[in-house]
Amino acid sequence: MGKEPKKPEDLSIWQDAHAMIRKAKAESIETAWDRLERQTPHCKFCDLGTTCRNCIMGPCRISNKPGAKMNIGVCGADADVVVARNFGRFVAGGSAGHSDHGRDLIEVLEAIVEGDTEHYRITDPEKLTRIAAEVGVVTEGRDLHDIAVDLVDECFKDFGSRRSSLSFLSRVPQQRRELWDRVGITPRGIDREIAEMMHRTHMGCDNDAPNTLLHAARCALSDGWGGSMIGTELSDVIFGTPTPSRSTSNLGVIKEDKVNILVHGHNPVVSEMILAASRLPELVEKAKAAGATGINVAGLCCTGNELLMRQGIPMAGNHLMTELAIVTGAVESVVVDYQCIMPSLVTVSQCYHTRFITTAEKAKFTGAMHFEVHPHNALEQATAIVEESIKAYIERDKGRVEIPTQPVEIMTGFSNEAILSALGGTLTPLIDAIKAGKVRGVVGIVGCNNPKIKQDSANVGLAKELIKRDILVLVTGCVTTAAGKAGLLVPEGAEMAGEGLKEICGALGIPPVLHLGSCVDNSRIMHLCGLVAKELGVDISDLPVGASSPEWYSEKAAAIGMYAVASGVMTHLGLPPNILGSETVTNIALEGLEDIVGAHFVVEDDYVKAAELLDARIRMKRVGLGLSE
Ligand code: SF4
Ligand code: MSK
Repeated sequence: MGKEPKKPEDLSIWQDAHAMIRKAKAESIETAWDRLERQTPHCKFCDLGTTCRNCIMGPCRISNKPGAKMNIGVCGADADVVVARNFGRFVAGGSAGHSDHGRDLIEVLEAIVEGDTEHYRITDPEKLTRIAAEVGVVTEGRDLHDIAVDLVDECFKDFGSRRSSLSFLSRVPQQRRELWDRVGITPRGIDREIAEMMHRTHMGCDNDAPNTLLHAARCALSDGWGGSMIGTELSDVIFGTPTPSRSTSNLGVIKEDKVNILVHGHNPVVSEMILAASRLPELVEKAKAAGATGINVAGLCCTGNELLMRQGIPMAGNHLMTELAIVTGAVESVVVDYQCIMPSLVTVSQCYHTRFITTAEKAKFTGAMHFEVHPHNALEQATAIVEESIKAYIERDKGRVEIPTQPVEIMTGFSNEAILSALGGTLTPLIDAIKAGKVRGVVGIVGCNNPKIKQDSANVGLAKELIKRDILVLVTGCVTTAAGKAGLLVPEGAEMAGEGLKEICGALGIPPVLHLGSCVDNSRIMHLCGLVAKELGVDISDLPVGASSPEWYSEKAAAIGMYAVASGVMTHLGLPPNILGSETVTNIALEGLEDIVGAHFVVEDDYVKAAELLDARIRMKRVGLGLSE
């Protein structure tokens, strides 16, 4: 007898997902869950991280079982070396993704200052001047254009090989900087650390697992305090620093009577322009002439987060909702930039009238329509994309439309600037609340969905467990939509919090779970940790804070976890990375890093137990600071 197929209720905690999984099934459309089933069981060697394809004397599969014949590769590499190398490359992949995204923002700012674009502008000159001063640009008495030119130059230099540390390391407490210097993991140049990881993991280079892992930490730090931070800060400069606002979330944000355009990926450069084009009166008129009541731009994944944070656009869904959003039958186009975009979206789109539109030269999809967007042609291309979406609306099969739910309210826009302003301009009220134990600690829950875990069960479950314990939760990435759908991103969500946190949320009018942005915006959390630590005169590792990625899947999430740990923040993962084939690497990740950088990973698939572990860490750090548990 074959295995019983899983019910939609086993795959996701959301009713909108259940309805769309059923509809997909009825229409013979495959989803990630179907494909996961076919891929299971996965290759054991790959799962353990002991497959090596780094040269063609292989590929080699290393068994770490005692007495195994295949205990070393053709070159002699053992399981420790292979696992460390694979993990190092995995982290380098994630760091490259975020950091190349950051570089794209520098290029847009460069196009602005060189007059190569009329479509983008400096929206927050105050922030530009402030961060320029932070990275050492002379700002006194100079005009904005000249400051911006120098800021572009400083940011580009952070990617190169001529520096011994990155510009934004000025945000790192002195104790931590000294530790990084001592251990030899101060990030020097973003591209340099990524390239060096590729070099070290070439056959015959770094054949000492602990040494490779240290470079993985340095590589990730170059992302968290470098590429990602540049991405966040320049996005704020160009598109505006987020301030708190209200929006809505879930598949109910897709509107039956509108031309629905979903923006997906990570970088706001394209999606901001799509939003701008969708508001052009002539295009709204065209949409009306086609029979719609208007144009609706909604978000998926992190591009959605970027536009939600700054423009308050609604969020249709997170990673595992991307296929299901199209299954509503009411999506005219999915417009993507890069990262986390399942290639299957092309196929799902082809089952409907939906246009799947790529915009980046570095992220083309076979079968997609391609409208390449650059700073000089952005609005023209965005206009063409919106026009194409209006054409698609005319082809929509109304008989296949099903929008399964009503949207829920969310609150967004908590940049560090907004948090400081909500606190009255200083960190003192937050620090006082922590000292008084009303906010016992802070945990960032970040990252993705993974079909191996019931969608959002752990993202939401962990957030609820933590706020009950008076631990303030900060979210980014795909956890945002999860928290929003669960009612945690509105001030009323504080009803689910412990008494202390409820009191603080009530006094400040904030939710118990704050939305800080997209995946690159985890740099905001790092920056905030740096600010609080400096204010208290301690290292980040002394703070009652933690991080978690309960349902992660991507290389980028591994890089985020690695830079959080290397910055001194204990980090929980709901699933292990592919490292379990090496006891040495596993032990370093779960224990050894504590002695080196003052933090380590924990892996726990039960979110209640994960909450207990994070809570215990916070208790320990509170005692260390002389505070009540
Ligand atoms: Fe095999 Fe060594 Fe080549 Fe890897 S580098 S494929 S372990 S021979
Ligand atoms: S989009 S990296 S699935 S959070 Fe940033 Fe979501 Fe994870 Fe991609």
